[in-house]
Amino acid sequence: MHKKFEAGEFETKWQQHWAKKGIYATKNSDKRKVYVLDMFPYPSGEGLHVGHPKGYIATDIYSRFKRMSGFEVLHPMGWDAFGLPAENFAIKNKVHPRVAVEKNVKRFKEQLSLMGFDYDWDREINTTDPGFYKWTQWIFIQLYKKGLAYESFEPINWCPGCQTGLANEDLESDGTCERCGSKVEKRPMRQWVLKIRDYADRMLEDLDELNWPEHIKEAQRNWIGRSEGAEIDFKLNTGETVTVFTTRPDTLFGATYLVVAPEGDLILSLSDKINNWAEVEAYREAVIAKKEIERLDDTKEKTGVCLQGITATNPVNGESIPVYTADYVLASYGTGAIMAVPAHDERDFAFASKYGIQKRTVIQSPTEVSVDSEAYTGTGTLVNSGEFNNLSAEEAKRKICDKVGGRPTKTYKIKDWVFSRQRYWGEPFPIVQAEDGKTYTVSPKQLPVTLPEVEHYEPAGDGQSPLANITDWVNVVGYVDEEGDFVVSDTVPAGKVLLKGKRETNTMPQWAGSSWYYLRYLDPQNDKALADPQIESKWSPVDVYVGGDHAVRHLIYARFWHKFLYDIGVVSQKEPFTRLEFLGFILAEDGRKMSKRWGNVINPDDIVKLVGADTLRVYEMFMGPFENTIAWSKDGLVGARRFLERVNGLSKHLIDMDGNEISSLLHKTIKKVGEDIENFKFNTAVSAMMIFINTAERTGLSRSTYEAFLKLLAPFAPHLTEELWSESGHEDSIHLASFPEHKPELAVTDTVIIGVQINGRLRGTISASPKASEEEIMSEVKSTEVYEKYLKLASIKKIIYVPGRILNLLVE
Ligand code: ANZ
Repeated sequence: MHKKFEAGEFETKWQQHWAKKGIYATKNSDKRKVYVLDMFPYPSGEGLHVGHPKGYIATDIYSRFKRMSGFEVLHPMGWDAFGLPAENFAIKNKVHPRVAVEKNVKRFKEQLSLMGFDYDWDREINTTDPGFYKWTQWIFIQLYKKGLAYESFEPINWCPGCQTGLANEDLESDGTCERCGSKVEKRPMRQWVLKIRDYADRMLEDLDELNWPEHIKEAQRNWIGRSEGAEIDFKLNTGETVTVFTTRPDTLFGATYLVVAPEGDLILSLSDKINNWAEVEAYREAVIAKKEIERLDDTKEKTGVCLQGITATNPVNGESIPVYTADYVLASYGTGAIMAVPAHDERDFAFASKYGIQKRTVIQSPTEVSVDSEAYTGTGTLVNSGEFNNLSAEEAKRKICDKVGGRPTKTYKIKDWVFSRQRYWGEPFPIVQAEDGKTYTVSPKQLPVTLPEVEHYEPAGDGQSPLANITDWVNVVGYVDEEGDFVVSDTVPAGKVLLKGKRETNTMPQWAGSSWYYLRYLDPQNDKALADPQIESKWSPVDVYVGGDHAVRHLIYARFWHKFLYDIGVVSQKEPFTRLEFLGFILAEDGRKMSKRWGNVINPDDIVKLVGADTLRVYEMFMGPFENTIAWSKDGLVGARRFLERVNGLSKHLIDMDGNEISSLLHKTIKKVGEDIENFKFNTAVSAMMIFINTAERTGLSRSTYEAFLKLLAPFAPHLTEELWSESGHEDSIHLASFPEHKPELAVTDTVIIGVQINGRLRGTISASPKASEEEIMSEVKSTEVYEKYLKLASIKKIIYVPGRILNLLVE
């Protein structure tokens, strides 16, 4: 029975009550712990739209469920507020970034509070607080002291729009800046770089142990891009040696030319021996002007120039082969030179075809005979390879490598992390360059090095950070202490020399604070350590981490810092996030991304005002599988509201004793809802509760069954269930009650197989209760392959549903 309600009448009341009683504060109890974490937001000026809370609703449900299941729960929230988004917003709106951040945080917090989330706000953190970034600086000092932070003068990505250097991870796949879309240039600049490559192997190997979506692990594997192969030396006729990196030493007999990268140093060292140097130099310059991304584009025609007067000797058969320079070989990968095997590598094949270079088949495919029209890139048996004929490619790799004195090596696509930005709104580096020509870390006792106030925080445009102009701040005097750190001080202890110095004026990238923030929630007020070791070892690692972005960047950087902190004994676990749940976004009703630009943004405040936070929460979880991207629908919202109105009227159906049907259904529902929450299958949990209420309205239910049902729903609709729980005579919060346990003998499910037809053709089946309603069945269908394959992009014109038998969808 529907019973309308005004959410406004009780939602705020309960939120205030929970806050007053502190029921969500994490305590230091002996219970089993669970650490549930959201990717913390940038407090942008636009506030939250209804897509943002989806992940927060999920962690809220999960953490409430765990609390009710007897766990001590840590579920904190904070702000990732340094970096370009906050700074660009501030510049555009002519306010200081700090003021803008404060205002935006307040707004975000208000919006989140409306949703009734169970965050422990006493643990709130903000990456721009000096008390927080003190520890970001401290970590940097440790990295520096372990030789993992260094200054580099290599050309880096420079964004002319944002006026700053960027890391590779900050670029779109077409080489533009992911923030402003400008074409990124290469500029030689002094930069701070972190040796993330040193951790590449461990980051790769430990991925296997993580309970993360496979596509995210794969994205990380590709980003790290480890290749195992060998370095092999080729002697030149001019006396020099060229070392190539190859993953296929087994194809050495088929190497019919060498290529050296046009932009590398090797070719320069040969300049006076190359007879056509003028031509080569012109080519070199043309290539340097090209973007790396264009050079790697396999669909583009390959270009190159033969180095006249230079030949190389193939070490395995003594053959003399030509040497080229070509744009498809990059100086930054491997050794910057390759042995080219046209018969077995596609790029070499295209190049050799264009320049009329010999192709020699040396690997026989097990199934097909190699033809002249394309390269055979697979493995097989060796041919045309002298004493190695008939060996398998795998075996030959090692043997040929040994024979020519090759050295097994690994190379990586991941580059060291360019860690400095020429912008204002970031953590200052705790670094002083002193007049003795040395670089010092600031004494940890003097942390934080606070960001000074400036009049103009816009980028200077000359490649320097705005901090460079604040001479008061930049110029320091002090001395070097026993630890080798720089102590800023006007007075000098006996035996020490007064030194002048300049502070580093670059700032850290926005990814710095987010690389370790989850540790600070454990012990947010500690001013002696980043986190107390005992507290850290109790709460680490994060058990469930939820977010919808950053497959590589944040999740790579945080794993790197965490492993480093593990090595220096600051954390007890080698990985930060055991389980990761990746969410699908919510699109606008028109199927586009929600954006001011399209005028299709839906504001959660408005929805809460209209139908209440509980309805919004239930709706977003019922939309479809959590990981799917789905468009917003008003009808869906109405459906969720109707369901809650029926819950509100459920007490009208109370009877003295349960019948068999409802009592067995209760236990099935308890089992299903618990398992579904554990597995982030919130949509099917909601549909199970809808099935329950259908039956309960028909058969009636006892008070204890009614209350058990309220508890199942409590994580999803915390306000309404609290209201009904209190009406039912309870003084304590429902959120501190125990989640019901099911009796296995009663929870045996009676499902039937229902055929799913699309335009009359059977496309799949689903198993569901024969009593499931059309709404519930449609929700089930959304988690199937049939949906992915046939329905996702189609529009459903008519639904014909015969309960327990068949579902026929007419689509266009
Ligand atoms: C000979 C060969 C024969 C190769 C064959 C492949 C197939 P991944 O797997 O991506 O690491 N290579 C090496 N250094 C390069 C550079 N600086 N620029 C462009 N290409 C480079 O690729 C490794 C392979 O890419 C290497 O193995 C090399 O070509 C090429 F049938 O050597 B191979």
